Amino acid sequence: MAFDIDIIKKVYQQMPKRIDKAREIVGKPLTLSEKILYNHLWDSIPSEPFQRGKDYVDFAPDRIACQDATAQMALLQFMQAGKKKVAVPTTVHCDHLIQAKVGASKDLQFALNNSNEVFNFLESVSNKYGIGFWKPGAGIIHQVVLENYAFPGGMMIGTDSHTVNAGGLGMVAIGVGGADAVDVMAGMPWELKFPKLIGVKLTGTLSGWTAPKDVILKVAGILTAKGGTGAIVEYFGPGAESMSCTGKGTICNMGAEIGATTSTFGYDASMERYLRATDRNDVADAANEVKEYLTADTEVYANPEQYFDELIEINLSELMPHLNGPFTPDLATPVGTMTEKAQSNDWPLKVEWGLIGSCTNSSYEDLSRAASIAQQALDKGLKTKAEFGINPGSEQVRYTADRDGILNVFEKLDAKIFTNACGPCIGQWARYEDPKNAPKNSIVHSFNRNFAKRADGNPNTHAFVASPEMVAAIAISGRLDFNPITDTLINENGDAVKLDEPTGFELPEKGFAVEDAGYLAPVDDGSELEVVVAEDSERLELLTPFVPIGNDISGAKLLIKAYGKCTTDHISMAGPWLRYRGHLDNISNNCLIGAVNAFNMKTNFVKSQLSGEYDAVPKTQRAYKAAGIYTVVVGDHNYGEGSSREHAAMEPRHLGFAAVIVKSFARIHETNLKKQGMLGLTFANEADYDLIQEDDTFNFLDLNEFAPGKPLTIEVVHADGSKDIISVNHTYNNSQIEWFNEGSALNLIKKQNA
Ligand code: MIC
Ligand code: SF4
Repeated sequence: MAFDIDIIKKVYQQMPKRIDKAREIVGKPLTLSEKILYNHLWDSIPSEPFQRGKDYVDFAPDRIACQDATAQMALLQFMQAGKKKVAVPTTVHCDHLIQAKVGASKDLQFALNNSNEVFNFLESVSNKYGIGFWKPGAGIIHQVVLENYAFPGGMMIGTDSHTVNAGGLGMVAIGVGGADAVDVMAGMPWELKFPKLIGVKLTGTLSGWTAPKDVILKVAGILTAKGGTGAIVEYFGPGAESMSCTGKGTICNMGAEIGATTSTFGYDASMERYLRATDRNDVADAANEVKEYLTADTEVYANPEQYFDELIEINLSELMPHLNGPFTPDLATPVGTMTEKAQSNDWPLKVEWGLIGSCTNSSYEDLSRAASIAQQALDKGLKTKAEFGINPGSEQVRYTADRDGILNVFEKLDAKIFTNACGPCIGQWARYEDPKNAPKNSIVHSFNRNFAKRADGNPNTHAFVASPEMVAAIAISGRLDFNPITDTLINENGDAVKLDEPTGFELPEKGFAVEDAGYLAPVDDGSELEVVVAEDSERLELLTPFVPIGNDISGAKLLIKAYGKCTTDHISMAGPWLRYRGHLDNISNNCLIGAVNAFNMKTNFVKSQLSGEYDAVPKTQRAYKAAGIYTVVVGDHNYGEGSSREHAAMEPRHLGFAAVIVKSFARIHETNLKKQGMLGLTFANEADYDLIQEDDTFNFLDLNEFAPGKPLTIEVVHADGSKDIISVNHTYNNSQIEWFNEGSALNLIKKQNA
């Protein structure tokens, strides 16, 4: 039986009436995305349709999921909101704080010892406020959500950008910063700009070496890392129906890498099979009763160009396996064309590690397909030339794969089985003693992100993203340009052998099994429970409210002009810094240390206008703060790409920045800045980025007239006294301006509650 089945039934019950009404006001057949969005409006269906990409809309998500690294800040904020219990079902999942080093049981024990304080904090806050708690080792948030909570036609938010994974079960699932989650936990609506819609029609069928991963690797190549910004990607067509539910999850998961708000698929037989296999007949039966509301109207998929803002068509029968990377997930290379590309770019062709797992590709099907390749290596007398590591997605997947002999196949090939957790995907990989000075090398993995330093902290690691079956093949061959479709390998007898196409099981033939899934339900009434945070803790710190920045910003200094890609990993690195996710002052010491200074192309080396000296970004910034001087950060396109971590906004706010001015923002990061009461602005004229010089001072001329839709004017004073007047745009609506005026969204909630 499913968790919270009553809520799911309620969503289905109100669906026909609300969606029929929505169709009336929109005046034409509806996409699946619109159906889910309209069915989850906070208010009743309006008399006019919303304008995509323009109107801010209040939604009522059905549930919330948080992972350990972001939950700390989210729950520290929620504790300030003055509520007794969360208003909608919420879960916390312990997965990010577990290092991968020697193997599952030792690594898990190390994490339990090492992060005990944080796990205890999360467990006790969860218990107090009615939140379901998934213990360390239970699995990666998005696999656990897919297995237990996701349901067709539902809407959820999660404090992790890959919350979108649940689109594989036909949800609209969206990654948000903790402050957004706090709104919903506190019983308030959740606000989102009504998204645009991108349709992806999948024809043909996957076969041979091509996997669902290749669909999204291809889409990433087409749309690029910011091409999905502000949009929901809706997949449909015969190719979609022929794919497994977890395969759909993989495609939706990596939609985060094109900046998409989320991605989704219409309810179909694969989803029904998955629901039944994961012990949720009740959800499948309920969904079957409202089937036509859980997918788009027929006319939409028949004539998609009339209903989507943008349309892409991919023929799966012609799709090739891809390798995307290095350093960005949208640099797509079809297998078979790698040699030349790698040589001309000087990417190491020798591969040192192949890693399978992460929230993206750690389903039973993924492991079984990769194992079919590993088994061939054993049968054909091959060994892995690269090292090989596996992170199962959940305890249920791990237990079942172990029972069915899948893990044993990997082990026979000397693979390391790591804990069911994020591990190497988020810099929790103890690969080197001194990562900063580690050698240049290539790795392949089935994760979703491959930004510099992300996996192992080594700036010289070239990480490439591929399907689990390709990762297995490359780990065996040890070469980045290995093409299993055409190439042979020499085995231990000196014979040339070829790998056959992968095979696998969509779902375990004997069903899923697990002994202890790792779930702890909260007590019914936790109001008497106390949550203690030690005063001298270096890992947890209660929050103090931010003081409003105010309308008079003058004399603000440039802290850094960031050059090129500046993701949340550059702004607030994960890996070793995950340690301080619950301690705002301590984690602020990583603020922007990965961003490249446009004036000297170095990281963490900026000029202080106070002393004229160059020093680390956080140190320089703390000196400005001590002197009572505001600062400004300038950046390029898609600033804040990647994670949902609000630390990337809270640190600048805590350290005393006033504004971030960039060419364009990634959605979650822009909202996070607003929520924390900062200014997130974009150059009205992109070329003005080039006007900004190292010793610049910023005077905001008309912030006292801050209003929706009205650009702001800034006087930029250069070192020689010359000035430029620039215009900047913003997307603040009235309530978001209120957050700025109050100092943060949380300050406003507290004021309203009082
Ligand atoms: C990631 O994949 O970057 C993370 C780590 O899961 C983040 C969340 C975080 O920074 O804690 C995400 O994707 O939102
Ligand atoms: Fe964890 Fe990696 Fe997935 Fe983020 S992308 S949730 S770090 S497995």
